[in-house]
Amino acid sequence: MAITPPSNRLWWKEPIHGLELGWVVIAFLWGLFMFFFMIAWHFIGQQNLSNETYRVTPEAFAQRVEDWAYEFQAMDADGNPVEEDYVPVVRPAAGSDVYILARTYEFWPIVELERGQSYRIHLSSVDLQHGFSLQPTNINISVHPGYEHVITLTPTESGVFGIVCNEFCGIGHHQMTGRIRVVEPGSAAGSSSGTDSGTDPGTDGGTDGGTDGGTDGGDDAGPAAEDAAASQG
Ligand SMILES: [Cu+2]
Repeated sequence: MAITPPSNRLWWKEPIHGLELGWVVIAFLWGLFMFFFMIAWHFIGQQNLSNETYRVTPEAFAQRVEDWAYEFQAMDADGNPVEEDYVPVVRPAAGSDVYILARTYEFWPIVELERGQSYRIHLSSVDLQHGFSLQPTNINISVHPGYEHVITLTPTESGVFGIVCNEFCGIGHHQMTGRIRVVEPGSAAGSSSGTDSGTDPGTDGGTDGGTDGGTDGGDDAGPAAEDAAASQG
């Protein structure tokens, strides 16, 4: 703040220097280019996928995920529920709606999808803002409490995909991981062998990625996740 007014009160009316004008024009055009390229990038760059968003209360979403997980809980040959690290494995019907809930500090439950089927993945948080980063694919979504994000996803390869939280959410953020399992068509229903194979590489992939905060998690992903890829549609 100046104590005395400027001697030339109409300083802003002085003619602009040619060089300055040149740079203003360059910066303006560059800004326009970046703005429109941001939209173009959505189509040609395979960046973030389109998704739908709905309002939902955390309580209602948690209840829906729980009911859904209970209905499609995977069972092994002996009729016992399949779990990995105390997290239930859920096998939804091919091509159906899938629910994943984010909360401090986990993604719940573990879902098992079939390769080649399109699923509608419903994502929400029940406490804080989290990030959903699917490794090693380029799928990143901010997950907010109160909003339900719906993504259409078609896995193109089988394997175990790690989910890491890439939105700092607290003391346990680096441990916040989850898993999406993709199995070959027809191998899902009631087969415990499909559940066991590839579990370990997937666990490593998810954990390593999470430690890095998801920024370069793809490079550190485990062997199973490394071969796998998912497409978005
Ligand atoms: Cu988090």
